Amino acid sequence: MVNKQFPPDFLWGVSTSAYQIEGAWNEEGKGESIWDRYSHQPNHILNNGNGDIACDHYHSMPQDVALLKELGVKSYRFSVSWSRVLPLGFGEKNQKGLDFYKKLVDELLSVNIKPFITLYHWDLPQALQDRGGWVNRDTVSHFTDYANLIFSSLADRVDMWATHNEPRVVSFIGYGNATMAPGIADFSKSYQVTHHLLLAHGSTVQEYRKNGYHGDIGIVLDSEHSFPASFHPEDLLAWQRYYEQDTGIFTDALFLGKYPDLLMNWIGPMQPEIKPGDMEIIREPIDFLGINYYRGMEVSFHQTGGYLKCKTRHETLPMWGYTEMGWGIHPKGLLMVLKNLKERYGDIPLVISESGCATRDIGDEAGYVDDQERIDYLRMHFESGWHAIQSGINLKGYYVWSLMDNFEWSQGYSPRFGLVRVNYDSLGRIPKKSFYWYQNVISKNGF
Ligand code: IFM
Repeated sequence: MVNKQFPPDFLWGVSTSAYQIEGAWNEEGKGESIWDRYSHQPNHILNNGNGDIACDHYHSMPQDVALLKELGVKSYRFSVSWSRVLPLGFGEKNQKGLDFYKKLVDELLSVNIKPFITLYHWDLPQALQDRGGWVNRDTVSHFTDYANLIFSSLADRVDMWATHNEPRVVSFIGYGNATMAPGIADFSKSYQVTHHLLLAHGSTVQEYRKNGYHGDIGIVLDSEHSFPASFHPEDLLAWQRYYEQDTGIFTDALFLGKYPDLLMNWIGPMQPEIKPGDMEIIREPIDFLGINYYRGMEVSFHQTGGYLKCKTRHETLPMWGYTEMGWGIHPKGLLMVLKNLKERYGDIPLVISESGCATRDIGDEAGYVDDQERIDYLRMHFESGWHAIQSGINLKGYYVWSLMDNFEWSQGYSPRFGLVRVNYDSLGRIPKKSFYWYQNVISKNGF
């Protein structure tokens, strides 16, 4: 029996990203990306892992599409590797790289799966990084040109696009605390990077419209459910700074055309340089907002909590616990995040573009994993999605992170987020229990 039925056109899906699954890092004309460079340097990644081979999706793509078909998803979200199609990030294109994505799209359409393409999931071409990366305003026009190339190759058959995935991670981790590529530890650059990422987003949306494409285009942000540790004014303000940096800096810019005052006043001289007309470009209307949701976070004031003077603590309830990443499981937080977005910015179409968990995932002799914890996690979060729809929130779809175990950035191959287990020696794929559970949810359009 189905208790929680979803709307008939609800987009059940799974997500991946290029660097995390493709491998073939230097094959068939692909250029070096910042993640190739960063992961090839010692001690950046747990066990010195890298994405050179990853899940070898570049070579196993048809089998992976067959898995998607078996799972029954309505849509598949993946990203294009910029340096695979434009090895230097601009200039001469790599036809073989483009052909790979054309073939992937054809395979998906042949089994009735709607492609949802993310243009940028963190893997900037290294040649652009050598010119300053996202600190350099020229990267904005290079990104727009790259997007145009992809649109001209695929937009006749793909009608769902995200410009960026989680720009916060690029700005504040890649350029702020250096634990992700390009590995720069300088928060004074983070705000200019944020501005350029958003500008690249806005100008790409404008190009998409100008060229007469009729699909949906948006952006994917990661949003935690954060809340103040107490009603003490210092905690409330610390939380507000944290929230504005985590989410508000992006959403206020996208929907209100301004950066949040409290945060801007706090960071003072680190404020980005904004040229006349920039905020109008950033505010170009989008068709949907993608939200990646994973965890709950309590925020308090702390004198030594970095320049934001915030201390964070992963928040969960005793019966929910923590994932293998140490993240606090907080399903109700998802509902709160969606409600908050609606209250602040109105009735924007929303998509959960990622949600999932890393679990212990020990396989039996045949490699089969009984990942009941993942099923519990997904069920509780789907339930929040269902409640959101009941309360009038315009939630269009839910993409589980991830189709298969993959390269989890600085943590290498240790965390396993997949519905499908990947044996990194043989590169074999074995669907886990959660795969079959999700298959059932999709086939019944509810649970
Ligand atoms: O693996 C990442 C993904 O690349 C972006 N969102 C969060 C996932 C889990 O950490």
